[in-house]
Amino acid sequence: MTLLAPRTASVRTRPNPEIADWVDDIARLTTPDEVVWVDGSTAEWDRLTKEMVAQGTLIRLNPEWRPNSFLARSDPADVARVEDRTFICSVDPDDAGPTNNWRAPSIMRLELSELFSRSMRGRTMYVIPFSMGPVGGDLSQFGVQITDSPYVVASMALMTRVGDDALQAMTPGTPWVPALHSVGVPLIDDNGVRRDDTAWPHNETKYICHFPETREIWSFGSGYGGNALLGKKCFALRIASVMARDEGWMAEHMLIVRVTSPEKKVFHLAAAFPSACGKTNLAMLAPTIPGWKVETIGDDIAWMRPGPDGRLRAINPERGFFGVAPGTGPSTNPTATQTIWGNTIFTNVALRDDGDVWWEGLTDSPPAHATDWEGNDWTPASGTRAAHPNGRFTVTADQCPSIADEWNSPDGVVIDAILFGGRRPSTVPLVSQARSWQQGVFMGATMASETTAAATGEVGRLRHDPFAMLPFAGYNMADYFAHWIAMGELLGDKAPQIFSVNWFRTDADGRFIWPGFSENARVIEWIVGRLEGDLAARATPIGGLPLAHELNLEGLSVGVDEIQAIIDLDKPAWQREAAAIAEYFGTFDETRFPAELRRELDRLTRDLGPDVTPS
Ligand code: OXD
Ligand code: MN
Repeated sequence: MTLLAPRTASVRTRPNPEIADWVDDIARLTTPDEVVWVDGSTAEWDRLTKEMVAQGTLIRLNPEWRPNSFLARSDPADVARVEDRTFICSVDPDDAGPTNNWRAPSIMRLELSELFSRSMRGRTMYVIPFSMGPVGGDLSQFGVQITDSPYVVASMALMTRVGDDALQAMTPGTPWVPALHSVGVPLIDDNGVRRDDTAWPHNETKYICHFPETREIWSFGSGYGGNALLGKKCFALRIASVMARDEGWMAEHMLIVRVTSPEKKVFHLAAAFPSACGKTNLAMLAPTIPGWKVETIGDDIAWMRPGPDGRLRAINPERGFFGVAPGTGPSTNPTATQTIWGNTIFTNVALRDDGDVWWEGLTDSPPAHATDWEGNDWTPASGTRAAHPNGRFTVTADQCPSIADEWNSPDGVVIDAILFGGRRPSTVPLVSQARSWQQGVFMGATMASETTAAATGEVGRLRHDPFAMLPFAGYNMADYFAHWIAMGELLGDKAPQIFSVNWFRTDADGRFIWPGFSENARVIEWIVGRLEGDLAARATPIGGLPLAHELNLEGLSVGVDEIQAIIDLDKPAWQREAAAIAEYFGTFDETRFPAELRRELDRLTRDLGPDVTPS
């Protein structure tokens, strides 16, 4: 057994002693057969993918259709983020707050140490040095993930900047986040007997744990992306939100786009939506309205910090997209469809008989026969879904035809507007503009959305999802609200404008009223009109609403009455909403909850007037 001896010849850099010691400690704890330092090279990708194909973890797709691309089928019990197994292990339970699961760090550490003890027997332990954001950038951060899953290694290589550059930049004293992962299935048992591996090893016991004080991540038992690619939700949101609070910046569940108007003026928007609510589609929007251009900077996470000029600058800390496949097709997101032409890992989608992938929404008519995400024969008559609703594609951002040149800029881009959206069949209008930063924070704090398949549990249930961060804030949500208020004070009159959007209003028959997708460019046009001061807004208790004739509806087949209904204030619905918000605010600790948000609620309630709905 060669512990600590890097096998990959191209690793030139010796890890700094802190990293080497941590890797050494973890190797002693988990006792793998060997330790491999990951360099992110093509040779490494080729070797790993070949090994995974031989092992049955990956199926190589027909290279004529999808070169250098693979399909993984997870175990049906490991298909999504496990929010009920996700823990914030702060010393004081109040620092995790009412929206997080909490465990005492010392007790959790003991339990995890037992689970991780010898958990990698018979396996290779991979060490992945990585950077979130361009290596060495002012807004970037480093991490080192240890994992025993080659699927995770290949996915991390697509999603983050891995390898020697990152390792070299992590000189002694440079902060880095240790992120430990194991699927929790040793290949040698306690009697020393070796067993065969499975295509998708995972453990019934799952723990996704974050230690905010020591900025560490321990993830056990799952191979699914959001639980196992630790640079993403665990680091870039849960741990980074804590760093951001402490250091005066923001780590947000937001896409970033660069918008160019017909007058060639450039604007950058950041937008928060809960999981699987169309963030990737908006990030890659191909506008239907003439003269407008939208370019992609990020589709899931934004790190934002005031720049030297006092304006908020943002980077996308990721290097790739881990997008929801079902529903992605040439009519809904032609750009994503082109992005995944090759060099892509697909997970839990269907396999066509010609060796390409398929999922609901990829083509108008389904293939006559396919193999579904569980490996069963499938035909359109099967009455089941061919792809899991949370089936995914993993691909690097530089393959995206709409990627902006600035996506890789270490200095990021200046954010002109922030959008908050959710999946709301009623109440929340198509678009409204906050009159102030405080009202914008109120909009973010009171976001609610129907649950989706991105996490295990019930789908379609309306739940509060403040700032789309409910499963991702690494500390007390009331403190997180207060941090947003404080950031507004810091930014002052340089703060971006804030808007609320909702593409998901339905009519009495449950049909979407707004066409969505590419037509959302019309809402962006209105937002830019407001930023430029070219368009008016009706001041209402819920913010500035568009005048129907100032919304560009040319060529849309939606009736004027229907549009009017989704851009108006629905007063009785908002009176009920305000009452529900009061109840929701009551779930937070009074002493931590920002007074500004209570004042916003009082003002909303007062301005809406008395509830005259007959009971
Ligand atoms: C994601 C999520 O995978 O939000 O991006 O769940
Ligand atoms: Mn997300």
